[in-house]
Amino acid sequence: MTSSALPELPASLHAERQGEIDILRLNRAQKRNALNDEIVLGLEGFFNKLPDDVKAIALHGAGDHFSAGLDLSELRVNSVTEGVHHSRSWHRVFDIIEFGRVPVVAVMHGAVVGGGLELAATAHVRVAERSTFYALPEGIRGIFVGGGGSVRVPRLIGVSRMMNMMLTGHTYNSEEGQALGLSHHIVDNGAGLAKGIELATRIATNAPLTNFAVMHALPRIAEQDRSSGYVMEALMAAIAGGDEAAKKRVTDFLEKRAPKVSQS
Ligand code: 1HE
Repeated sequence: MTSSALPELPASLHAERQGEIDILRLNRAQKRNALNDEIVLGLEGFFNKLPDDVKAIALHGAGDHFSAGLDLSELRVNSVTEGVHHSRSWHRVFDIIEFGRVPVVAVMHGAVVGGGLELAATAHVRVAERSTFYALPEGIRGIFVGGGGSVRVPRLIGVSRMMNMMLTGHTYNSEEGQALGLSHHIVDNGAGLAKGIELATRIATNAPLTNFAVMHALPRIAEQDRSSGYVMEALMAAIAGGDEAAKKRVTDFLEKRAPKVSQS
């Protein structure tokens, strides 16, 4: 149980409560929201201490870019051993985001590169403003992805496209990213945060067990063999359907108190 006060954050992160959601901002515009240890550990503290009454997060970046990726000034000081542990610390934190308690909507604009794309890939829903572009400049920097990118990005766009991005420096613009699945929603410049808040607010109204099933069961089922997947799906469906929240929602529909499905 966590109290409803927001956790203390470093200056490079800013959070603001709006109803049942938190709006979390990467707040280091002067460095294009490059991700240093302060931000990454700040994200860990934020997600670990999320108050129980926060039901979804909208994550965005200050300034002209979502994130320029790893703060390269930190890379310079790493030995090989420190590099391994540094990468593992990103894995730990990014897993807390992807497999946490509440869904995250990432609102992207400008550069979504390197570790910035790795961070965006942890989110459950991604909104892109038209200014968004995606790159993996690790190739030209002589390094490799270290924030779970080789695990998450191929699940979005395939190994082959990621190879091309890393080997040739190829970038995708917002329209291409939308077609490939890097974003789910594309909006005009300046409209991203409002869209992200709208989506997070809607997600916050879902039954908590549905959100749990979608975040935790669905991706694992998709990675299982069929027969194990069917069993896990049956268990999850029965657990979610047996919850009071589901019963109430179905009764509300049958008694004409719930909205119908409508085209978005
Ligand atoms: C940085 C970083 C950074 C900006 N680390 N300081 N990421 C990259 O290889 C991307 C590097 N950044 C860029 O290519 C550009 O900065 C952008 C295309 C993102 C934005 O360009 P622009 O013209 O708006 O900004 P700028 O003038 O390049 O940068 C402003 C300041 O931010 C400047 O510092 P200043 O002290 O001269 O003002 C930049 O040095 C600084 N800055 N990006 C450190 N990334 C876990 S493994 C993940 C591996 C990776 O993420 S590799 C990819 C790293």
